[in-house]
Amino acid sequence: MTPTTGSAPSEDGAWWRSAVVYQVYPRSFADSDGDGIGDLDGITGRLDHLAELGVDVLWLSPVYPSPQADNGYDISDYQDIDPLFGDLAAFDRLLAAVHGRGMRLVMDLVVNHTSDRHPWFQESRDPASPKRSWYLWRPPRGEAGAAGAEPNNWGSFFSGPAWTYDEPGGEYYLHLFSSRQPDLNWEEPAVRHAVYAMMRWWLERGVDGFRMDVVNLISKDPALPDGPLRGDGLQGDGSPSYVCGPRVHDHLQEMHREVFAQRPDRLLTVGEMPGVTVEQARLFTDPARAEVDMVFQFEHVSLDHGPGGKFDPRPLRLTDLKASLARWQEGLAATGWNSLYWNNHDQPRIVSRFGDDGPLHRVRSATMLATVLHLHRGTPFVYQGEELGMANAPFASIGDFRDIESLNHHAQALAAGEDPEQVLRGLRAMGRDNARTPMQWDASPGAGFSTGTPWIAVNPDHTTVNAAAARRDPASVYHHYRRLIALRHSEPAVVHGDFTMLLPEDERVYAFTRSHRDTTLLVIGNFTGASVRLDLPPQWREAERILGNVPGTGPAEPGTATVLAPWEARVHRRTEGSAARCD
Ligand code: TEU
Repeated sequence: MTPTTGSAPSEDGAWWRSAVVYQVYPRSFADSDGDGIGDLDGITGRLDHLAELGVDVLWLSPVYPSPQADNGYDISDYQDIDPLFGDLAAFDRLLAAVHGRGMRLVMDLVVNHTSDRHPWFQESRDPASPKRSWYLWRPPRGEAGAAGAEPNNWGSFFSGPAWTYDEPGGEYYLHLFSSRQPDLNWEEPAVRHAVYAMMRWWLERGVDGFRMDVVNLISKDPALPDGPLRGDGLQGDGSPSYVCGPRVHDHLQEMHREVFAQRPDRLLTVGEMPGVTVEQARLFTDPARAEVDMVFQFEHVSLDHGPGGKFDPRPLRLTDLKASLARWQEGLAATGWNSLYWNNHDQPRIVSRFGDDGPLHRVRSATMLATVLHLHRGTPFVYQGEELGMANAPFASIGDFRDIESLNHHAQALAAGEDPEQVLRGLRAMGRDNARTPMQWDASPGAGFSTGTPWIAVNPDHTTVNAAAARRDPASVYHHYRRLIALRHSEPAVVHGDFTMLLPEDERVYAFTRSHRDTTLLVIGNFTGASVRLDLPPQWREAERILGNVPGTGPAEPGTATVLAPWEARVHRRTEGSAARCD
């Protein structure tokens, strides 16, 4: 299919090309029983918020039974619901309510690793068990348990070595994330078939697809060789052996055959893929290869990582952002498809990160960022609270943080003698808990999230930044998101148009066009808090403005000034004359 020829979105079953996905992080969305932790009935009770926003798909972060070492990304039973969140009956109620509103529901699939409490792992700890081969066990190098005796030098994503010694069998097991998240051995066919059976079980229950956690890490080079030393000098970087490892495409193609190929309905599959390149992404998302529909890539959310890594941030250079996103737009133009996101449960809030969360510019910068992102070619993902312009949290001390990644990093950095204030600054700017503070429904003390004590503190700015206030204010971030989503659903050029980056060298203004048949859209975003003079080409000076974020200028008002207000965003539309249309 040539997307620019503009077939209707449903023509090839790829309905998700014109869809917008909304991510719910259940722990922090809505608490129906007052225990301070969000739950499934809470989500069901708030579905009108999603329906009114206009989103098409709800992606649910993990709700399976879990010791919650990594807030549910450590699963101890793939076919049930954690009592924290409810039960299967509550899940079925949520699913029916989602479908009843014409939306779809996508589950989180976390199968690179399980919890260390999963029965598979517990059995696997016995070297004589048939499940021994389900995980990656290796003997020590030298004296077991001694420093440096790990089978290789890899560091984990959450600080410290990627190996933990297990007494009963006298061997180490691999965990790319925490020691509570042992990696499954995807070389073992029984593992793969158990995963496929579990996926079919959820599809039979009625779910509409999966977001696949770190799915490009499932295939490891069986030799598990040492990696080059990482910046901290403590461990090696194993990523060359497991990022898009040797059999990852085979595994995803097999999964597609075993789980999706025979189904009459067209589902959504999204592969979360740290470290994926655009060239690899084209292979993963080429419809002819039948792997996944789209991938989450990390390049654009790594551009502000400094020499010391993500907790050593540096200011974003707009030209870097443009170069990166333009490369992804071009790379997946003819084959494959992009996912578009600023935020998820692992990223700091975008208005604090690339915008300005102060009272003067919060709404304007949040709406500018949203406009630029949603007008790219691809499927946008909105993370809960992003549509309100929710900001990073004012964490006062390490005691305010909950995330295992932040707590481990803090412990390791302090043990290494780093300045505690400097470490806290890094966590405040980049920590994942910024995304995990409770959803701000209203101005009440629990923000309408919970009547109990929330598991993580509510951001004090909820007295002004909340859904109830946003709904009342037509100029709010919320109403801007509604307009953007409606535009995607009504304007084919947003879905199908090709993409041309303009002004690639400009450090202040982000500008591009999208063209489809006789329609061209011009999208402009001022990434600064100052006014910027812009010389629009003559054909655009009188063009219709179909969306904007500056009060007082109606969306359809022709004739534009060429001075952009601070953080202003505009979308203009031009249509060729009737002669061109009759071609
Ligand atoms: O995240 C994988 C991932 O690579 C990151 O976003 C990660 O959180 C970050 O880079 C660490 O610096 C997924 C999930 O989204 C995340 O919540 C889980 O913790 C992780 O996998 C393990 O399941």
